[in-house]
Amino acid sequence: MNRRKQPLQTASHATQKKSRRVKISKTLAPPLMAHLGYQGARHLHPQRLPTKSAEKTVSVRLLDLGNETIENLQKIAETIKRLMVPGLRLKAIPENLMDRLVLLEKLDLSNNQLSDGSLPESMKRLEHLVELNLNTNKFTKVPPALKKLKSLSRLDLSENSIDNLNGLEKLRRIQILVVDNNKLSSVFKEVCHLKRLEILRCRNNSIKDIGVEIRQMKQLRDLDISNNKLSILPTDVLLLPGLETLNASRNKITKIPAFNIKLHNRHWVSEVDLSDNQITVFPGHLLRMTEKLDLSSNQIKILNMNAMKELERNPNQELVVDDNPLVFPPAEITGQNAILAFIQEARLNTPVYRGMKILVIGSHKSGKSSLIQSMVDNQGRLAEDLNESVAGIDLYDLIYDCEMKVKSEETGKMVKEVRPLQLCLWDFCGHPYYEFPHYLFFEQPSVALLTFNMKEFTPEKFNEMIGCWLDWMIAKTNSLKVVLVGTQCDKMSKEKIKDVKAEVKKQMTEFKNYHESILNERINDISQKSEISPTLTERMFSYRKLLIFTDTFTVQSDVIATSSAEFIGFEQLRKSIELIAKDENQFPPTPDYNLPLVLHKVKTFWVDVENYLDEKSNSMVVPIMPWDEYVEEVTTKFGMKKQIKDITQYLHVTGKVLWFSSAPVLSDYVFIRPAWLFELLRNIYRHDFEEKVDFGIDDTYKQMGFSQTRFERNKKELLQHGVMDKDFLRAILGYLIPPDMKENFNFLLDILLKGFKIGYPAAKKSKEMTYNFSPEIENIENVSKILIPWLRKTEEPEEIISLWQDRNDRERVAALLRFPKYIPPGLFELLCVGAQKTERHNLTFKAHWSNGILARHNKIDAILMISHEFGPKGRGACLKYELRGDSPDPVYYPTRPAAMWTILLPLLQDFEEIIKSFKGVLVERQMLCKFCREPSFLGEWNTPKETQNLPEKVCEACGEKVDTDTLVQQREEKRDGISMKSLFSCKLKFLVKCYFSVCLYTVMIILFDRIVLSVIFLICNI
Ligand SMILES: Nc1nc2c(ncn2[C@@H]2O[C@H](COP(=O)(O)OP(=O)(O)OP(=O)(O)O)[C@@H](O)[C@H]2O)c(=O)[nH]1
Ligand SMILES: [Mg+2]
Repeated sequence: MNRRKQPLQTASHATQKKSRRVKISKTLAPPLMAHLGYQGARHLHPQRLPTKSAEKTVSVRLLDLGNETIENLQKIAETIKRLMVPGLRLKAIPENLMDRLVLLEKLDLSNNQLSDGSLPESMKRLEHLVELNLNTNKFTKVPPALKKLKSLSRLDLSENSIDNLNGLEKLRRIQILVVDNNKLSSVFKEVCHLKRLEILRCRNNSIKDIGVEIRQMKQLRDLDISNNKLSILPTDVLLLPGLETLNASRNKITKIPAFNIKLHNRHWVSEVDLSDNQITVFPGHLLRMTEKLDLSSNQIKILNMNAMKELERNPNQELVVDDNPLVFPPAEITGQNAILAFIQEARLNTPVYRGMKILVIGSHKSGKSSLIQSMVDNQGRLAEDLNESVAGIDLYDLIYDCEMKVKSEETGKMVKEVRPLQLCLWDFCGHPYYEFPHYLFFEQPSVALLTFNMKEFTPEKFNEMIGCWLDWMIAKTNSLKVVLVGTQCDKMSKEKIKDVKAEVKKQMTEFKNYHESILNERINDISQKSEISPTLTERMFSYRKLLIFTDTFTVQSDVIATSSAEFIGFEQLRKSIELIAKDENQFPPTPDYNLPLVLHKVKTFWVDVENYLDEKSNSMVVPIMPWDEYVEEVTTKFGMKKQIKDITQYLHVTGKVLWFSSAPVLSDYVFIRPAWLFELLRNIYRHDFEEKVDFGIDDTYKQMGFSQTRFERNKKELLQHGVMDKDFLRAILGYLIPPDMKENFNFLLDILLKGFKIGYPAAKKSKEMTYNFSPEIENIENVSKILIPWLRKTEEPEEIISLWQDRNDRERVAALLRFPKYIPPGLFELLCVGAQKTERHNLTFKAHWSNGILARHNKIDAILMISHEFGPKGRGACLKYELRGDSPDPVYYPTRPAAMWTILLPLLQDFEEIIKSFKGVLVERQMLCKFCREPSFLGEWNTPKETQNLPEKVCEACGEKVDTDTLVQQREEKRDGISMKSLFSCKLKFLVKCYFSVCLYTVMIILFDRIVLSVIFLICNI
């Protein structure tokens, strides 16, 4: 008989089974001991043990635990896989019950009266036990016998009186854990080590909080923590990468913290139940990650209009807000569709006022994220509560209701009105690593909150905590509104807070004076000169322009002391922000763009464009639009071509899109989802790359065919050499741009290389030792590796040092760019990327190390070194461009300075182009004396006329006369692309010189001969 077929309810089998059952009960009539199941059977059958059947018994449900039953059970024990002993009011389990159950996989002891110590020692032998049900018993702690059950993956301990879960740590295979209806006040600390846990149910306990440990539970997909005592739902829960359903209903949750929902699709949670809590603020951000969000029976009054847009986009999403004291939309409007219709209507009739973006900047771990989250949540929040990223830039929205006086349209009188001030907060990670990448996004006009940790502050640390950040901001823009925010004031006394405030105020004045004195000193030096050349006049003018900084750069030097732990100082901070927003002089219209003032009405049609782009950005894989395409699309839809630049600028200054209108290349694109771009750059530049980028975490590497070895090799290459393999980058960005969308990726890579100038193509074959920094690449598809200078931290190679020294006595031309106060981070790196452009500079890079490059010109015999050095005590810095002749025959064919100028000038012009966007930077241009090598001459490449007229100049440092062709490009050499011609003319001049020398020599010899002969003739005559 085929036993497998037994459970099938065919007529014959059914009769067979029936007759067997009847036979047992009627003829033997002993009490039933068990229900048995046979291999392949679907149902258990009442049996008196042992069975004579040849079938293999795999499931047994015992109906009593008498000695006879146990003895009988042991006879068939070796085949049993499932043993059920529920509901027998057992107070203890006999020691010998489990003696021979070597194959047991599932054990059900539920509904008994088992208590601590009532599980037998023999349980330890159940090596194959996968599932154990101890629900509805009297345990007060986790039975120690469980510790040895190494295969256990499903454990039900619900309906006991357990008050802690100590002892579960060793059960590393647990996937499902049910501990509902116990007396637990904490769960996560004990279970966080259970890395395989997928389902955790702990409803009806007394759990008060969920600790940060939950972050470790990466596999958790179903969490039921309903009916506990939670007052805050940490973001960590919602950001669990595997989470699918969350039930946190019937708690005391008052607020769902604000956090940034990553675009990563693993944060899409199918169901979140937050019903029956005390939530007052609508957690609209959750709509970006949940398919069904239940917020019924809470205290929500207003549904945020903007957040509700998510629902309009995705009709499959469900939001339940029944039983809330809603005023907007009014309570009588019920049902998702009616609510959405109401909100859409309201949106059309509600005026929109211009908001502003606020950049929050300050040292690493000074408390920026905590500050922002406290502002957004309007209650104290510390960043440790959260699991959000600690890298890059994060965006948050916040609306303040601002009371202001406005002219009534009807009466013309001034009346009070409350307008919503929409703020877009940019949270910059303060790690020094981001000084450069974040610079891309720092521009004027800006409001910046500069945070510093008050507790850590000492007078000596002013520069490190505040000064250097002010320098960072000033360098990029001298039109700024900075609010100084001291954080963590809960950790200090009131007196100490007062002292810090006074000290910062004092040092702020000194900082400003120092800034002014540097400039005044230079202005005085020039004005004391007997003769002021046009170059010096121009220089004085630029110094004066930088001095105006005092008018445009406003720092509220009265520090606002805050504590995100105790929610102190936030009212004052809010007032400061509102004051800036209301001040009509702060963001006046510019000649270039006609924008409404902050808190003033925005044209409806602009808002329509904003909504349209917002929606569009969500449907684009790469939310970047080429400018022409963008103009075409928007104007076709909305008309008003003349206003397109104003609209785009408005969207840019309010943080809705990014449009770098004055940057070459980048101005050709509109980035319609800033968060996407930040996310992208965060993946390329991240200070915690080594730790966070892991082969195991992300499947993309495997999907793209990466082996672990290749992954490690590419990772090492990036960390050690700053070289990013293109496929590695594709994998890293895989969740933003699916790896199969190669075209989109190449489009983006092009923008990254040419627009953001993150690096330049490099190449290396597997057997080569060094990189080729100038691979001939015309098509972006052929790029295989990218050297990212900001990440390259290698030393200057030995052979380069000796090569450079070998050319020490050659002809040279050297320019110096001195930054007496501050060098913009990343400037050197940008120049390197620019110098690599073959069609413009014709250079082959020989080496590139952390603070220098060495390159050789492809046609002129010269080598170039660009080096970067910081000034003494870290203040200021300089960049040096030095060219040295590299002719194989320097005696007869020296490389003349004029030829070197044809290499140098375009590089310096590149620098001038870049420095234009650093409006607040003080930079001095100088040329080095070829004798003493001191920067004793003005760098006049922008205004060369005066020097071109002179044959030579005296070095003020060494007194030597220096040919002016080493100081400025001579007139005839000025045109671009004359390198060959100049080279040819050099050589021609040399030949002509030789020719004349030979002629002169011949004439002299002839003359000499004649004179000698005449003298002899004369003597002979005498
Ligand atoms: N006691 C106290 N701790 C704070 C306060 N603000 C921040 N912290 C703590 O300071 C640490 C850093 O806070 P974050 O908010 O992450 O600092 P951050 O400036 O955003 O740091 P980065 O983004 O890495 O530059 C965390 O451990 C916070 O819990 C505060 O006001 N009081
Ligand atoms: Mg932060």
